[in-house]
Amino acid sequence: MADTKEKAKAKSAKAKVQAEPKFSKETYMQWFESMKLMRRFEEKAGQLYGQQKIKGFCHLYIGQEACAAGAVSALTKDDKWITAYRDHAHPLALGTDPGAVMAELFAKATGCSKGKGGSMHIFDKEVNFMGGHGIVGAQVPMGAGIAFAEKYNKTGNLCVCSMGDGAVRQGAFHEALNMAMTWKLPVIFVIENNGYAMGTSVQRTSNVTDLYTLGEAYDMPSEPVNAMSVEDVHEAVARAAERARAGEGPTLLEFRTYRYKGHSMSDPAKYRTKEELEDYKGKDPIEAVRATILENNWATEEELEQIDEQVKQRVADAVQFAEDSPYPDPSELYTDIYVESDYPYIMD
Ligand SMILES: Cc1ncc(C[n+]2csc(CCOP(=O)(O)OP(=O)(O)O)c2C)c(N)n1
Ligand SMILES: [Mg+2]
Repeated sequence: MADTKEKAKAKSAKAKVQAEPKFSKETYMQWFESMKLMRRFEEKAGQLYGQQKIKGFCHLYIGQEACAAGAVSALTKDDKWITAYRDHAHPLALGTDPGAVMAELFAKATGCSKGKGGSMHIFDKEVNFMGGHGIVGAQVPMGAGIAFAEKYNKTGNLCVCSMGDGAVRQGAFHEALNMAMTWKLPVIFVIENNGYAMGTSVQRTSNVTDLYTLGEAYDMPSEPVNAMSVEDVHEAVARAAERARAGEGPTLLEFRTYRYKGHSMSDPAKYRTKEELEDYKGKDPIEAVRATILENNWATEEELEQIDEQVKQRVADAVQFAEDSPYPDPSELYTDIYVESDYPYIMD
């Protein structure tokens, strides 16, 4: 125990402490718990993948937690969300039951996509999370479409459309930005730039490596954000939201972040150095929030430890729920899918 405490103190000392905290104790405590849940969930998912309880594709969010936590805290519960296949954490941050996400990873009938979507296709209408999309960049025009619906229906809500750095090289990204700006859609395009698209670094994909500048081609307000800082993420999203709700249209935010694990479970991540990884771990967003909480005496080491234990228990309960749940019945194979009845190869 003493050893663990010493280690925690050393880590906290390294993390950046906010001299004057910009947000309330409640906000920091919420960020701490929310980001811990994302990380513990993903750590467990990684372990279970190794045990072949989870199969198929699986992309972990470890290291990127501030992107989801800071954006969620800046918005309202009626706003909409869409992202790519690295999608376990956003719904958790929005309040989806971890059991429903874990069961989906197990391909069980109680999963949030009835066990038929898997890791890349998490959906939860209850919290306005519109997936979970496996085709790189496909969610970008869809995000613009969701924002179009919000504007058309005069709801006052907006859509956060997240993507990876790899998606910005797709034509659909540029077409969506152009339409969104032309129609002043209430959408916040978020590039979660973790430096790599699978094993390809941003520098190898284009001459343009400051990704936020791509928005400038459409006169879209665009800015880079230090996304290892949950405070910076929150503030940038709050600014973009204000603009969107005032009818001023979209914003492009480049969240500069990092994934600690490989692209997917089958990636040993040999294309980057140990030093690069360690450098980012030294700026860990959870440790930074933890250090700010301790510095301001908002909670003790022991109380934060207790929150972590409760989070671990929630994840353990989620795993138990997934284990105990049945697989979908084979009769479910043709439900919840689009069918063209005159398609020549359709089976009776
Ligand atoms: C249209 C398309 N091309 C290629 C792929 C294969 N693919 C899957 S993930 C990926 C990399 C995307 O990286 P990035 O957008 O940076 O997201 P990250 O994995 O870093 O979150 C590629 C090329 C795909 N899924 N869809
Ligand atoms: Mg990437």
